[in-house]
Amino acid sequence: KSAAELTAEYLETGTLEGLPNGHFIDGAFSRPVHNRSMESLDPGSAKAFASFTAGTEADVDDAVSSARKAFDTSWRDVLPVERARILLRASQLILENIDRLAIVECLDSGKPLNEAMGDVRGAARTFEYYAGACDKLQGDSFPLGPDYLGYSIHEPVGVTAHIIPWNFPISTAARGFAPALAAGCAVVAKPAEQTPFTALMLAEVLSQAGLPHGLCNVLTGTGQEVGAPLTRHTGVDHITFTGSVLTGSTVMKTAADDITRVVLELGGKSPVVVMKDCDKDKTVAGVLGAIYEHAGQICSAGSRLIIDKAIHDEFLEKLVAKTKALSLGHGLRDPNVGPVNSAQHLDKINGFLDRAKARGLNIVAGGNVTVDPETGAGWFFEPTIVDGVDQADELAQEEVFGPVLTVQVADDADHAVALANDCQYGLVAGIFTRDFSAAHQMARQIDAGQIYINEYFAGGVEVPFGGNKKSGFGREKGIEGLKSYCKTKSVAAKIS
Ligand code: TXE
Repeated sequence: KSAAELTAEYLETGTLEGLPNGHFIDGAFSRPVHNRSMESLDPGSAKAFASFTAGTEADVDDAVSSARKAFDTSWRDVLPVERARILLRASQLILENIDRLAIVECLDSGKPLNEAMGDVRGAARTFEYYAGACDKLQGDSFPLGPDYLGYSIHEPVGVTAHIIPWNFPISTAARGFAPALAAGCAVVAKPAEQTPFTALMLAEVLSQAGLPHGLCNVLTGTGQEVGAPLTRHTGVDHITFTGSVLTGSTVMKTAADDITRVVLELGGKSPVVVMKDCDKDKTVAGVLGAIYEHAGQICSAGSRLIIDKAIHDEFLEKLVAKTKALSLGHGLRDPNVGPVNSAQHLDKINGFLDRAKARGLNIVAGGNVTVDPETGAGWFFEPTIVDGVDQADELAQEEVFGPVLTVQVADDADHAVALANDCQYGLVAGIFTRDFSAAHQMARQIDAGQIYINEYFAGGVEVPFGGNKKSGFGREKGIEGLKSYCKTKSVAAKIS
């Protein structure tokens, strides 16, 4: 069915036919050991639209042993080019199913349909990219002299666990599954309980693409009942966790018990530095995208505008006018800004603004909870700008994870860098200027895992992504992301 037909079906029935039912274990949808379910809510209407399985530790055991068996028996010795063909077919199947995947993503996460379409296209691209890398995982040779032969090979780490958050369900699943499978690992994943469906659909697509049974397993349920047992399971060799700092820290402690490898992609409070010589109109558009895409619920959202004092008034006037003109609405209607993911999350965002109001901060746009103007329902927060925020204020330091931008003034480039770095996080940073050498000097000085110059969110799956400081460690995407799922074995032989 097309996106239009699926939208009509949803608007008529309040649900969609054929949503995945059960966990995906050993190549098929399976019943849980204990038959319990949870509801998935549509953030744009605040109504339940489907139910899904609430798993338990017993299901985790099933999935991990299925992955282990598949890893030991069928996958690690498959020719790399055959792995590549399966991943490439998966990429094509994702694109063939783009309408359905995007509509489900839109309903589960709340994001505008065109953003969900972009995420699905990105997922397909991720599989295409790592398909191309399967047969290029080369090792090194070492110069040990004429009497020895030294070389290294990259072996798969084994069974990999993937804990996925609710803001980018299909993208985060794809950027974990594709490199793990390309490296020869077997996957067990747990999507967030708010957004369970597209990871399940991705596992089904992989199976249709010819992935042997047991190599991609997806379990649904809560962090406590499924996520925690998965991360402490002794059959898991590697954990990729994307989520909050608090849970990431718990996962890291658990991983330490069994010396399990871990990659942590945590929160951010990313600065967007705007210098006086920037192209003003393009920069306004860039800043809007940086903070309002997916209603600011992006770990790499540009949530701190650090602006050259010479252009503060003129720039802010334009930015506020554009912010106030943004349309809000249900994701299926493709507004500029969709809802936030849950009632609890809306409360969290509103708490930051309530406290900001109590401290007398200067809110120059938005600042309030609202609803879908067409239906009067849903969990929405107005696109918000708070000017003149003190560097020590919680609004400049803590991750709000909503459509809330703070504004601070910098005297010059050095001051801008100092403000940018004075933060516990270090995920990404944006720089807007026409002075390229200044931009690259700042790129060197800012402590972040990724720097965007003159286009926020520039780059794709080719570019390694991950954080410094409390934003975590390890990198996903790129060849570095692939190497996370490999362990290097070196061989040294006396040959004379
Ligand atoms: O995160 P959690 P939440 C930030 C953002 C947000 C805050 C809280 O600021 O407001 O975190 O969000 C699973 N063992 N980010 O509560 O708890 C959980 O089921 C193993 C930034 O949703 O970290 C889900 O699948 N897993 C972020 C995933 O962890 C556990 C994206 C994330 O949930 C677990 C999301 C446990 N003990 C939130 N407890 C980003 N980096 O993009 C929970 N989970």
